[in-house]
Amino acid sequence: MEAIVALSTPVGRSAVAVIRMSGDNCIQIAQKFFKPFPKAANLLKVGRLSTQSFDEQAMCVYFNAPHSYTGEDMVEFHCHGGVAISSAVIETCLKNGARMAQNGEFSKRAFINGKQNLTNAEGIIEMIDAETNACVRAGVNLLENKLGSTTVAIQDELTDVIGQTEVALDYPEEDLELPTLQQTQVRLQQSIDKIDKLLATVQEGKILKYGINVAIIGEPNVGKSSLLNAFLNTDRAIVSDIAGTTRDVLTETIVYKDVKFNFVDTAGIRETSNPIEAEGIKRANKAIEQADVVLFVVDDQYNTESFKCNTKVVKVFNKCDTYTTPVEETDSQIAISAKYNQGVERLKQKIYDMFSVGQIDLSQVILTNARHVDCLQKAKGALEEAYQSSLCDTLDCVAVKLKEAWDYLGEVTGTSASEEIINRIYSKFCLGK
Ligand SMILES: Nc1nc2c(ncn2[C@@H]2O[C@H](COP(=O)(O)OP(=O)(O)OP(=O)(O)O)[C@@H](O)[C@H]2O)c(=O)[nH]1
Ligand SMILES: [Mg+2]
Repeated sequence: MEAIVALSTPVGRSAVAVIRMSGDNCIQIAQKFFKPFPKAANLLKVGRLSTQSFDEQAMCVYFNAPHSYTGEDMVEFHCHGGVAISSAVIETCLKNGARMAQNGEFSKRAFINGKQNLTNAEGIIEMIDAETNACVRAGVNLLENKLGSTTVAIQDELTDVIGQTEVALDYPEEDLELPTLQQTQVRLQQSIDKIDKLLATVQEGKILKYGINVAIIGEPNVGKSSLLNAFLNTDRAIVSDIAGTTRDVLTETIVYKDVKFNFVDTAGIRETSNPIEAEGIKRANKAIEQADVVLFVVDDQYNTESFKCNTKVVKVFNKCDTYTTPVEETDSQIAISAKYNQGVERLKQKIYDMFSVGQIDLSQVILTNARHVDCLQKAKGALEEAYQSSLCDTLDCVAVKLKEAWDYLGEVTGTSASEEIINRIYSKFCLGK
């Protein structure tokens, strides 16, 4: 394929910038302006890189196909960092016959050349985008093909069943030793169970990737913004003793024990004729809808209200420094003082424990990617239909649905993914990857 070139390190000032070329004639292109060119593959060599405007002392390494990231011949230049130098090097590559790579084009070529499957590529994207170590590990699992090999194993199982069903359909009069319908049903159920086991990790995956959305809700002046500030350990939100201080929704994220907590401070909920405050309250209600847990803040030790919603709720008795008797604490109730930073750490731990984050087994496949979830759900749906058809003894329907399930599973790794899906995945990569 034609040679493509791109900067693989971030744009801007840096000690070193790496520029990569990949494609049939990239070595010949590089030889024109990097001298002395390395005598052998895989060796990083110092030399002189001549651009139109200046010569630069740089390093160069080349890789022979198929032993490279893309599976093609590849060349890398390690030159001094900075916009002007790397632009000049790229310009030189372009002048000598390469063309600018598109986002993710190196990785897409790796996919085309069988160097990686779609889940590997998505693992790389997840690792690059990860903000916590747990998320990096989920990405590493993808890169190491844990999900890929699980789905391929289920596909293999289905290939077997499909084969037997086809034989039974094609040669009904032959006296072949075929499995009974019950045996087929058992195997179908086993595959459904395996997919279910994967799908059971969706909630955990969502928490690993996006974190826990925590909405801070309550009447005006109970100390919601003070609590946000205490969580963040900064003076983020305006705090005052005037009821109705917060109008807008404030969102801030911290990482606690390697999990993101996305806090949302909201306007105090009350009856109001002020249209701005009313809009704030509307947004507070939206934050409740999107929350994984609601912190229902009150500031009166005798408050007996409970907050009704579809998510988990922790009732937070704030201003405990002013209480005359201690408030009883339970799994869903805690006493704190946001102003004097009492109990705030315990509240973080409580949130963490509510989602059993400490128990997530990162050595197992955890679904963190909506595309994988979608493929697996569709595969499961098709298998369930195949199972239903097998109950009615209609083998031809079973075969059709089994193939459908097989294709959906293939979309996970890319064996049966459409060009559009492949392009969408690789376009998420940054330039030069
Ligand atoms: N004694 C005491 N006062 C607190 C505590 N937390 C907050 N306050 C005070 O309560 C008042 C209201 O605090 P805010 O954090 O602005 O309350 P809010 O719930 O955000 O109020 P709105 O934005 O108006 O809805 C301020 O004067 C705070 O200093 C606390 O733990 N103890
Ligand atoms: Mg406030």
